[in-house]
This record gives sequence, structure tokens and C-alpha cells, in this order.
Amino acid sequence: MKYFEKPGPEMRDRVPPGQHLAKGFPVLTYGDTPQIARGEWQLKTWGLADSKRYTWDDMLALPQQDFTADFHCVTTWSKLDVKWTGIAVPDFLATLQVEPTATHVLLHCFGDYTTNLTLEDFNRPENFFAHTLYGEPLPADHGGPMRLVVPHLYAWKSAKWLNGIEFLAEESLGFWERNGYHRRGEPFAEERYAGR
Ligand SMILES: Nc1nc2c(c(=O)[nH]1)N[C@H]1C(S)=C(S)[C@@H](COP(=O)(O)O)O[C@H]1N2
Ligand SMILES: [Mo]
Repeated sequence: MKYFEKPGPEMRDRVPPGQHLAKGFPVLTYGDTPQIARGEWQLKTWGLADSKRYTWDDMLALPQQDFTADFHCVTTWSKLDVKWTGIAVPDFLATLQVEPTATHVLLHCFGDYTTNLTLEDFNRPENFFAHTLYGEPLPADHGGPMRLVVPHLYAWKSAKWLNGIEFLAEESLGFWERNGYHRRGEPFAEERYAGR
């Protein structure tokens, strides 16, 4: 059985250096997969922004969009054209007062996983909170009931089981970033590890 395939010519410019196309959609999780009911799920915001708590219903009341996005894991697999439904980050941020001094966010997840982004890398129209994958409720192993997807950076930035966004005036490194991964993680520049 073949698990990886070489990208065809039309795909080549969409597959970053050192990456291969995965068959299927692999699951990559550090630690256990939490089982969280939609009704229990909440997203908190704090730091240099309003301290708020968004429920499932609060998120579904925001504009819903379909997204097609490429997904690049630093362990060298990529998956193109993943189909999701969710809420664009700028639509979410429009419901929140963020202080002008905020320049970074630290994303927090159930199970204590964290990952960092600059506010600029976070607040992009192609980034989204995802609750649906290929028309089905986002499975728990892929981060359901709600995850973030940040297509332009390596997928460790796409926080599964997201439950908090901390707004900061400086960079605060997340779990993998403290353990040797690059602070930003741009796949076409192969920003895999710190110090590169
Ligand atoms: N909470 C949490 N989010 C996470 C991870 C994790 O271990 N915990 N792994 C990251 C990594 S390294 C990748 S490649 C993607 C994998 O997402 P998938 O399992 O849906 O393919 O989730 C990212 N988000
Ligand atoms: Mo990954």
C-alpha cells in the first residue's frame, strides 16, 4: 500500500519543499484526545482584549462560511483542498474590543496544548474556527467540536479543541515553539525548527 504520492505538475507549486501528499487525512495529536460536547464547549478571551466567553451558540450566530484550504504538517505530510465550514477570524474579532497595544496571541486548548501567532498572522480572512469537515461535524480526533485552521503556516498552529485566546503585547511561545519548533512556521520558507 502506498501512503504518499508525488504531487502532479498542477499541484507542485502548492506543495512546499520537503512535503509529500498524504493519502487520507492523518491525525496528529500530542497526548490524549478530549471528548467535548458542543454544549459544554466554550472559548474564552483575555489579556489585551475584552474578557469574554463564547458558547457554541454564540459562534454559530456569527457569519458561517465554507473554506477550502491546504494543510501542511511539519512531519512532512500535506493535504490539499481540505473542505471545512466555520467562522472567519476577522468576523470573530469584529465582536471583540482588542487593545491597540496587542501584537501577539497565545492560543490555548483543552489538554493544555498552546501555540503562538502574531496578531497579523492570526487576523487574516483565510484563517477560521472550524466546526465542520467535509460536511460532517468535526470529529474529536481532528479537533472537534471546534478548532482553529491557519492555512498559511505549518499545521501545529491550527489549534485543536481551542478554548482560549490570550492577547499579548509580546511573543509568548507555545508548546512546540518552546520545544524546538520555529516561532512562525511558514512552510514555503521551511521554517521548521527554531534558529533557522
Ligand atoms: N490541541 C492540539 N492541537 C493541535 C495538535 C495537538 O497535539 N493538540 N497538533 C498539531 C499538529 S502538529 C498538527 S499537524 C495538526 C494536526 O491536525 P489533524 O490531527 O486534524 O490532522 O494539529 C495541530 N493542533
Ligand atoms: Mo504537525
